Amino acid sequence: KKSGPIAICTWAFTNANAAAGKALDDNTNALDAAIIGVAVEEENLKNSTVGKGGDPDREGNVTLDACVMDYTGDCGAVVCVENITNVAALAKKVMTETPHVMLAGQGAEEFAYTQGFRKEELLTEEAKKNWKEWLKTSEYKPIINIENHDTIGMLTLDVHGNIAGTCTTSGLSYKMKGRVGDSPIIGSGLFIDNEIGGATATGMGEEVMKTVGSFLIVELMRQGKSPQEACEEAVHRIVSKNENYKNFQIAYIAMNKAGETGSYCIHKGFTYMKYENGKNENIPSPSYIKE
Ligand code: SD4
Repeated sequence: KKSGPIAICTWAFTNANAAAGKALDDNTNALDAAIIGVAVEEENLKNSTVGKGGDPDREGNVTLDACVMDYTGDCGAVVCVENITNVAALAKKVMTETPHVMLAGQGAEEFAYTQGFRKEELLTEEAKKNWKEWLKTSEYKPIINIENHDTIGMLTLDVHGNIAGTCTTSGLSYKMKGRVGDSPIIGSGLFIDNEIGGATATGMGEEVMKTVGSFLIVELMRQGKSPQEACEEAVHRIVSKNENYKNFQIAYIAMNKAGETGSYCIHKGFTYMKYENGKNENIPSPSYIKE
């Protein structure tokens, strides 16, 4: 069967997923629909781990990471960028307007201005207040499903049956200056192979990178696993290699060419959104730790 357009994304980002789903229904291509979707969260000041309003690093700098991957296999990424809100759109510009896949820091920011992006203050008063409060103890301890729960990874399947995706984040709150997580790393935070499907990640990026999680999931689907089975295996890979797994969250979502989706995480509490045929649902994910 030929699937209709589908959008899925990490966490309960209802509006972002609906925006992507509606764009797909209007015949927008998979990648542009995903970028339209995640822009909702990049611009949402209340979301403290994506875009504007994101928590800063421990020195007070808001630095964003994002990547995109298209159905053609082409991709783009920006890491540790300051003063630009829509970094997923910027990652697409790296893909389409440069000979490179990834631009970092100041180079990425300067490139953004040449592409017409606006300079914006990303640190909100609220985020600044929380950071000042954090400085009192300076204890770096991500809280499962709370402190780090807002990275948006999105996978889209358009009317032509093509799959694309994007992942965008401000990374872990109060990270070290210069720290980059999995989200903008092709293969870790996101991977697409239009013959097979796609996967994206949220949670403790260091652990996703060590196992190249999203690439792993797509390869497992290539070997015949369902999106659900592939996400489970990728989480098992992390849990089996790291005794500390109870202290962090990892969550994956995946979709194959047939439009089947799946998700798995370490700790209960992760959910994802799925838009199909005008219906936008929040789906609770099964978890490795059941209670
Ligand atoms: C990171 N994976 O930078 C991101 C954080 C995240 O929800 O997913 N937060 O490691």
